[in-house]
Amino acid sequence: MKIRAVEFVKSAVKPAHYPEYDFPEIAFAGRSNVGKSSLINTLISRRDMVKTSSRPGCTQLINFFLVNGDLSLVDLPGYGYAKVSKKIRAQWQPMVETYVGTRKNLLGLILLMDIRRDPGKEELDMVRWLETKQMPCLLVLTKADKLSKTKQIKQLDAACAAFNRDRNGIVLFSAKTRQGRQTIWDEVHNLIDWYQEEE
Ligand SMILES: Nc1nc2c(ncn2[C@@H]2O[C@H](COP(=O)(O)OP(=O)(O)OP(=O)(O)O)[C@@H](O)[C@H]2O)c(=O)[nH]1
Ligand SMILES: [Mg+2]
Repeated sequence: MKIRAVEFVKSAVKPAHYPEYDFPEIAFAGRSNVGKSSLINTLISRRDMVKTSSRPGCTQLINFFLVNGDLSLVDLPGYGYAKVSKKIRAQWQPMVETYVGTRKNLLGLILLMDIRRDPGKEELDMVRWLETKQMPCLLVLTKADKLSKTKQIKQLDAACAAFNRDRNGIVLFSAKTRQGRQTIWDEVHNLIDWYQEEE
């Protein structure tokens, strides 16, 4: 996809603050430091449109970005980082649940997991919860560049078993090598096509 323009729209905590547009929207979720902001930068081919940091807990609000004036990408704050204060952690779950539960133009989530970790309870719970909401969820194993090809496939198969998906249902990704970028765009376009057919 040709990226002509990307604008940061706003940060939000609650529905009253979300942008009022109803462009198709895709949100990126996952543990702190897993690489959500980096993945969005890779998708839009911008080095630092979205702020990234080696320090976990960088993104703490829901950040909305508009691509080419008609596609909304949402960077969600990460979960599971103990050093973020208790108050922030207590805010996280209702913030994300409210967002997923109320956002009418949300087409699907992209859930990122570090390829070096086995899927945890948070991820399994999140996927199950999204299934009950009939919200599509693409699974992505990030930082694939940290492992050899053989180990990548081993982790892919472990994730497939944990989530009961086949290899096509989980994407190997690296912000460093851009591996998987096109596959993620293809999946995003599938969701958009499906949304436009529904209208
Ligand atoms: N090697 C490698 N490093 C990555 C990759 N993606 C992200 N990183 C690094 O991981 C760290 C965290 O990346 P972010 O994109 O800020 O992660 P995040 O999920 O947005 O983190 P929070 O906003 O804290 O939830 C940074 O130091 C990135 O440079 C990747 O694919 N490969
Ligand atoms: Mg971030």
